[in-house]
Amino acid sequence: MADVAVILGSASDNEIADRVCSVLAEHGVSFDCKVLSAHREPEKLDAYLQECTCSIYIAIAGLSAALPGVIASRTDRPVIGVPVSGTLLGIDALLSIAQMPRGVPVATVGVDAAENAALLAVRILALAAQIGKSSSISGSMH
Ligand code: AIR
Repeated sequence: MADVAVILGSASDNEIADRVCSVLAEHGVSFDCKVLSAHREPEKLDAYLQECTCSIYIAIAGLSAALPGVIASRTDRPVIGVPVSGTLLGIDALLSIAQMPRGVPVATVGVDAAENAALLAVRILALAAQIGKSSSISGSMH
């Protein structure tokens, strides 16, 4: 399975997803990219999350962007949310992603900030690899 699962709320978010995937590829990080809306196809999203063995999720969504939070409620792996502009300058999506309830952490990057989401994932993976090699810390990162 891929290191990073990139999930888009709609095919209309493709331009952002393409930029995320290009940066991941530049850094030699493997990824799986899927369109799965938290609102429109919750069962399909759930089924994918149950199967997914990735280390990090990048969730891209606009409007009332529930996707990153829903993913974070279903996994203990890091979730990075990318708010997409389109309406209200993307402030609607930004607040939807940033204002998670306690216990449901999502790392939020700027509106349409595809590259930063990918670079943050690269840094988390590098840190995990470093910790994995350290003798003082043992156990799974998941
Ligand atoms: N969206 C899709 N399902 C739930 C949400 N919030 C988002 C998509 C996209 C926007 O709604 O992530 O940014 C518009 O989607 P569409 O399919 O109508 O173009």
